[in-house]
Amino acid sequence: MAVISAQPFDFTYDPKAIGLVMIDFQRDFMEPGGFGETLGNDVSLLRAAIPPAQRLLQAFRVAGLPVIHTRECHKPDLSDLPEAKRSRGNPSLRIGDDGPMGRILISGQPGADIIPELYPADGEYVIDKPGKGAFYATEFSEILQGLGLKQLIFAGVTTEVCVQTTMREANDRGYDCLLATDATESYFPAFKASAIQMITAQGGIVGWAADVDTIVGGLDAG
Ligand code: C5J
Repeated sequence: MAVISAQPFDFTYDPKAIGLVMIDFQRDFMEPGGFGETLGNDVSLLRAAIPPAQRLLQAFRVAGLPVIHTRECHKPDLSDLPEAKRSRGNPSLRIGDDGPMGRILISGQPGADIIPELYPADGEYVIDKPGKGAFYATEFSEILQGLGLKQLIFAGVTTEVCVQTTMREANDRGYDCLLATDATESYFPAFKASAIQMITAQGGIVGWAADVDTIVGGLDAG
């Protein structure tokens, strides 16, 4: 077993059973004109996560370790979009509407794709998910089991929505989950800080947290 120094205590992992999960680094959340902005958010706040996420991704690629990317998006016919999700709030454009990057959060549209800076490489997994969590109505669980993974490192946006939801789902399924604190961002800095506290409180009730340099150092040593 190998060790990454983390909060609330060391994260112990099996180098043959660790994978990276990159949550929803999509143009619709990260770039102007997408879903995030239609909800009234300042999408520029998320961009701080890109350079650390690039370093983390590169470390996994160099080590030959599995990488799974997720995209929150829906089928073009909206058959997997609950009316409650489509009609909620008062966005300037709703899911499925035509926007400057194609139809908002629709599979296959430019906006739903992953930003060029973190684009999946050949051989990496890409999961389209209709919910906030990556396990709901997807093949995520089967992919993790097929790869024999037991420990997961998480990066992505937004911290307290899709990242935290997926970490909670993974934790309930028996995975040890470590959040890369500078490779995740929120439109609400206070929510990001609170999410990290919620994850690591009570002896790591949901999981662990560490910054990318520490994680990469731990991977190199492992
Ligand atoms: C949101 C996500 N924030 N990927 N989705 O609606 O966190």
